[in-house]
Amino acid sequence: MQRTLVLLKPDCIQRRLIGEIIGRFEAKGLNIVAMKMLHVSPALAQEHYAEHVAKPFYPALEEFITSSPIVAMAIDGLEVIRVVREMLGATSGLKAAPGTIRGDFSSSRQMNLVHASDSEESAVRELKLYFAESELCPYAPTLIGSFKASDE
Ligand code: 3AN
Repeated sequence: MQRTLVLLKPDCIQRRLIGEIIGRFEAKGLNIVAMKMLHVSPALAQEHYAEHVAKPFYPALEEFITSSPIVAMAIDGLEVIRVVREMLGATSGLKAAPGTIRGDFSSSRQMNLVHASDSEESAVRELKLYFAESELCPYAPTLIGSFKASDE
C-alpha cells in the first residue's frame, strides 16, 4: 500500500472539474483518506515547488497556484503513486495521451489541472506540507473484494 498527495489546482476549481476528476479516482477504486480546500500561500508554494523556485518560470507558477483555492487530497492504494501519475498523463496537456486526465481536459503545461507526487520520497514530503497526521482518515473499504483479489 502507498499514499500519495493529489492537488486539484486553481484551473480545476475555476473550470468546475472537481467532481469529474475526483470521480475518476473513485471509479479506479482508490481510497481518498483526506481532503480539504485551501488557498496556497506564497510560502507554501515555495516549499511545494522547492525544486523549481530558482527557475525562470517559477514566478508565473507561484502566481498561478496562489490565484484561487485548491483541493488537496491524500489517496491510498496499491502502487498509487505510479497509478495516479499515469492517470494524470504527461505534464503538458498538449503531450498527455487521450484517456488521461490532462489528455482529456487540458491543453496547457501550466494549467494542467492536477498535481500528484512523483515518488515515495516526494509523497512523504508533500503530504506533510498539506496534512497533519490527525487529519488523515484511513479506513478499510468494505467493497475491497469487488476491486481486487485477496492476494493482490
Ligand atoms: P508535474 O506537475 O507533472 O509533476 P513538474 O513538477 O515538472 O510537473 O512541473 C510543475 C509545474 O511547473 C508545471 N505544471 C508547470 O506549471 C511548471 N513547469 C514545469 N516545467 C516547466 C517549464 N519548462 N516551463 C514552464 N513551466 C514549467
